[in-house]
Amino acid sequence: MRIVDAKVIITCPGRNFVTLKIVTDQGVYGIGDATLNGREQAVVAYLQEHVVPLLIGRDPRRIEDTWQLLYRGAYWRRGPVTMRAIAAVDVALWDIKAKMAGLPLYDLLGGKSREGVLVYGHANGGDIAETLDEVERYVGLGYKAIRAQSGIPGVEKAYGVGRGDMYYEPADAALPTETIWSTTKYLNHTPKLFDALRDRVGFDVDLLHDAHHRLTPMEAARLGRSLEPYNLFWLEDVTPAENQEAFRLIRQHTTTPLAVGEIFNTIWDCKDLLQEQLVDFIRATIVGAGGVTHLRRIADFASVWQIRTGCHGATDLSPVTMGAALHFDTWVPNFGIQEYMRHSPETDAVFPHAYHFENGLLFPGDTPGHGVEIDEALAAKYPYEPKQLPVARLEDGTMWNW
Ligand code: GCO
Ligand code: MG
Repeated sequence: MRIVDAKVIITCPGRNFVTLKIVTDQGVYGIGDATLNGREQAVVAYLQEHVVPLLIGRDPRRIEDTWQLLYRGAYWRRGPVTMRAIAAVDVALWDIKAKMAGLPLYDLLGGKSREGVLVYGHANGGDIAETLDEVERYVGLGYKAIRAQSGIPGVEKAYGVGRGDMYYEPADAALPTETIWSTTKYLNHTPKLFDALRDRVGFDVDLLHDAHHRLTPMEAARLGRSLEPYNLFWLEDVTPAENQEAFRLIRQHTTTPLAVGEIFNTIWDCKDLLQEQLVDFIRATIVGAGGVTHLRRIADFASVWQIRTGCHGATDLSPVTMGAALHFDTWVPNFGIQEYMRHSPETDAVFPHAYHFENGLLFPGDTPGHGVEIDEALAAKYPYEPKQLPVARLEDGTMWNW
């Protein structure tokens, strides 16, 4: 069995997606997501110039060997561009293998560990009152877990404040939009948001929050401690995690559960965080961390310390990643939760999929493979549009972490 074609499809049904389609000499094909928000063309070039020529003629059944070839063979290891390219190949090959076996991907991984996948949705509001209404709306839609973000008085364009219902997308302009950040105002405001939320919805709904890498370790410790009375399911990305040791300090000061890792690419990015039990949830996901093959190594390693998964699932991860992640989530023994930001109807039409939402859970469906397709004719109607993520500056103009 041989790979006879591998093509990169770029489409923008409201936002950009990069998809790799691998075709075999037996007519079976598989697809993988390679989207890197704001840097899509770098992955397209990486795939087209350096990966596709390696794939043609290879045996698609040799997933592990292909993974090792692309990882070790590049000599230059890791990084978001390389690891997304590897992920796209890996997911497409798992899709092919599962289709050939006539099995949904979760069955190939070891079978169902659960009936449905617990997901959390995003409730965003311009102020506390709006966020409370949004959270209630999500409760009404059946969500059992909800991430809550709100605008901060005196901070224009704070992180996570939506534009439009349900389909928040931060990459909004060809050149980065400038936003302003104030840690002081944020730290004063956020406990008030959760205080009001617990008053309104009680303690039976799981609430989450994302600090989006904005704080120093000690500020993060203070935020974690100030949120303890509100029993968060998790507090995410409190500080940039290049320095894994920084989490030791945070951990000493708070019992609020910590989640990190949506920008991690390999097990090496979280090795210390996991083995020192510095976090409770690992956010690495299929497209970011080298596909199913590598993500399951991370999850297995995390399981030694009862650290659970919480895969990134923002709208910049295509339905192909969502489908593959749901099969992974259905199998992985130490599953925690799956992020679920809904895609727009235009995106869903380009990527017909077998998964569906019901009563706070997502179900991957039983179609052989990962259950997500791409309608190439429709995809071609939405050409690439350059869009970048915003940047953040402090009030005095200092460049900060968005
Ligand atoms: C999240 C995120 C995202 C990112 C986005 C960047 O927790 O969902 O932080 O929304 O900002 O994926 O492209
Ligand atoms: Mg996040």
